[in-house]
Amino acid sequence: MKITDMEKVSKIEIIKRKSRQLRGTIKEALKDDQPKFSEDNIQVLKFHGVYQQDDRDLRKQLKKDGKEPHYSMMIRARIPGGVLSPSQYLVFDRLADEYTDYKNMRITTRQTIQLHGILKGDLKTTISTLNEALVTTLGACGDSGRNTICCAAPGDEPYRDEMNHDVNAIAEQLSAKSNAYHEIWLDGKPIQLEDGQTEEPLYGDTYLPRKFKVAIVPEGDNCLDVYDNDLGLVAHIVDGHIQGYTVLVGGGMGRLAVDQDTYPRLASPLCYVARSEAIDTILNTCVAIVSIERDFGDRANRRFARMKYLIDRRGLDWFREELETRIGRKLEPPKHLEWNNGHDHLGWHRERDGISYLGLFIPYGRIKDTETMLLKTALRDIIKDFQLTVRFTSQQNVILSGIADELRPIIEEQLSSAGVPLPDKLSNVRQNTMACVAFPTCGLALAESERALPDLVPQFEQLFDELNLSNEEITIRMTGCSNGCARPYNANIALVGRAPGKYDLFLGGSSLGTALNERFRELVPFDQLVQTVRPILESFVQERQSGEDFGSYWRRAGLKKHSC
Ligand code: SRM
Ligand code: SF4
Repeated sequence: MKITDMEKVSKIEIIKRKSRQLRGTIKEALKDDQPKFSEDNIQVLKFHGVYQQDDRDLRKQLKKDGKEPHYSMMIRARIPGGVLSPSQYLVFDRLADEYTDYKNMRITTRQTIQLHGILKGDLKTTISTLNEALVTTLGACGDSGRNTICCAAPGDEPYRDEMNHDVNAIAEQLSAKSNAYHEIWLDGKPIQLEDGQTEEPLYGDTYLPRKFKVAIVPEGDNCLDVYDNDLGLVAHIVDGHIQGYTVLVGGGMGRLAVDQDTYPRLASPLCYVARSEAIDTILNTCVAIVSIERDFGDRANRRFARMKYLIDRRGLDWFREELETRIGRKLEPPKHLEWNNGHDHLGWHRERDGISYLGLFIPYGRIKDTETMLLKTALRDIIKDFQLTVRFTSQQNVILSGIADELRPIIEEQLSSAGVPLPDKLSNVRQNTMACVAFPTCGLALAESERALPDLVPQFEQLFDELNLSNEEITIRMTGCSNGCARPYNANIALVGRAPGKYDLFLGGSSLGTALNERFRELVPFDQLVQTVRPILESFVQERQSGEDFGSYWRRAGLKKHSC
C-alpha cells in the first residue's frame, strides 16, 4: 500500500508505513538527551515491546510545579508458552533491581514479564541484556502476533512436549522478521531496502490492522481463557498424543464503555485440523487466518480493527470459505468441546517419576518484596539454588517445575520463612482473582485495579465464608478500564473501572471461561462493591438448583430477579 492510497486509513497505519519496517528514528532518538520519544516513535516502539509511560501518581504534582511528567518505559518480553530457564529468569530479576524505578516484575495475563519504570537511557542495555539471555521483546506489543500462550502445566505425557513445540513454532511463524530490532538494540548492520522491498513476507510494511492473539490448550482444561483470543487451538489428545486441533476464531475482550458498538466476544469454533507428523498443516492454517485479518481487517477505525469485528461483519461462513480458498482444501467441521477445569495449576502436582511441580499464587502478578512477604527474594533464591524451570501462567501465577521429591520440604521451608504462603493456605476466592496493572503506570486507567483488589479480597472472603460458598469456583476479576486486560467479561463477578473510585459491576460469566457476563450496575462506588454483590450471592445460595454454578444460576434466575 502506498502512502497516497492511505487517505482513509488511521494515523497509525501511516506511521507504520513510514517506519521502514519498524525502524522509525528510534536509533537516532536513543542518542539524544531527551527523557521521551516522539509520537511516531512511541507507536513504532510498541512493536519492539516498549511502551512509553509516565508515573501517574506524580503527574499532577509535577504539573503543578511546572515540571514535565516523569517519563519511563515499560518493556514486555515475548515468552511463548511462558517458559524460562533458571538463568533467563535470573536475568529479569537482576534487571528489575538495576534498571527499574519500582524494583519489581509483573507477570502478565499472557504469560510473560513486564518491567516497568526503565529510563530511556537504560532501554538499550536492558533489551540487549535480555537478548544475550535469548529473550526477545520483539512483537510483545504492536499490531502483529502477540505472545502465543499455552497451558503452562508440565507433565510427562507426550502431548505436553508436542504443545510446547507447536506454541514455539506458531510464535516463530507469526513473529516480525524485520532486521530493525537487531539494528536498533543489538548494533546489527543496517540493511538497505529498495523502494517497495519488504522484509516481512507475512505482514508487509503495514503489519496487521491491530494486535493478534493466539492460545493453545488441551481439551478440557481452559486455564487460559482460550475463547478470548483471536485464534484459539484446542488440542484433542488420543493415546497421549495430539491428534489434531479444533480451531476457534474471533475472540477478544476489548470494549469501550462509551461506545455501545464495541463488545467482548468469545471465539467461534471454525474447523478441525489434524496434526500430521509435521505441523505444517496447522502452521499454514494459522498463517492463512492471520492473512485474512491482514487483508480485510478495518484499517480506518482501530476501534473495530480486531478480527472479531471482521467475522461479525462478514459472517463465519464467509470467513470459512475465504480460509478454504487460501489453504486450497475443504475444512473439517470443529469437534465437540467439553471443559472441566478453569482453575490455574496451583499447589503441588506430580510432573513425572520422582519429580513434582509447584504452582504458586502471585498476588496480582507482581513479583516484589514487601515488609511481610519476601516473594522476589525467595523466588530468586529457590530458582537459583535448585535450578528450576519457571513457567508463567495466564492467571498471573508461577509454576516452578522439575522439583525432585526430596527438595519439597526444603522449598516449603524457604517459602514459609519468606512469608510466601502455599496455595493450600489461601482461600478459593483469592486463588480465583485477577487484576490488571492500572495505576500508576497504565496510561489508559480510569480507576485503581492491582492496588485496589487486595482491599476487597478479605471482604469477599468473609462474605463467602458467611454464605458457605468458600469451596465454590467463583471468579472475581478487576480492571482499571473497559479494555479488559484481566479478561473480566467472562468472570463470574467483574469490577470494571469507569471513573476514579467507581466501577461497573458485571455478573454471570463462567468459571470455565465459556460464557460472557452482563453489566448489572454502573458506576458503583468502590466501598459499595461488596455490599452490592451480597444480596445476589444470598439469592444464589437460597435458590440454586442442585449442582448449579453461579454463572448458570444468574442466567436462569438471578438476572430476572435482581434487575429492576
Ligand atoms: Fe492489555 C492496552 C496491560 C492483557 C486488552 N494493556 C494495554 C496497555 C498497553 C495500555 C496502553 O495501551 O497504553 C496496558 C499497559 C499497562 C501497564 O502499565 O503495564 C495493558 N494487557 C496489559 C497486561 C499487562 C495486563 C496484566 O495485568 O497482566 C496484559 C499484558 C499481556 C501480554 O503479556 O501481552 C494485558 N490486554 C490484555 C488482555 C488479556 C489477554 O490478552 O488475554 C486483553 C483482552 C483480550 C483482548 O485483547 O481482547 C487486553 N489491552 C487491551 C486493550 C483492548 C484491545 C481491544 O481490542 O479493544 C488495550 C487498549 C488498546 O489496545 O488500544 C490494552
Ligand atoms: Fe490499563 Fe485498562 Fe488494561 Fe487495566 S484494563 S491495564 S487500566 S488498559
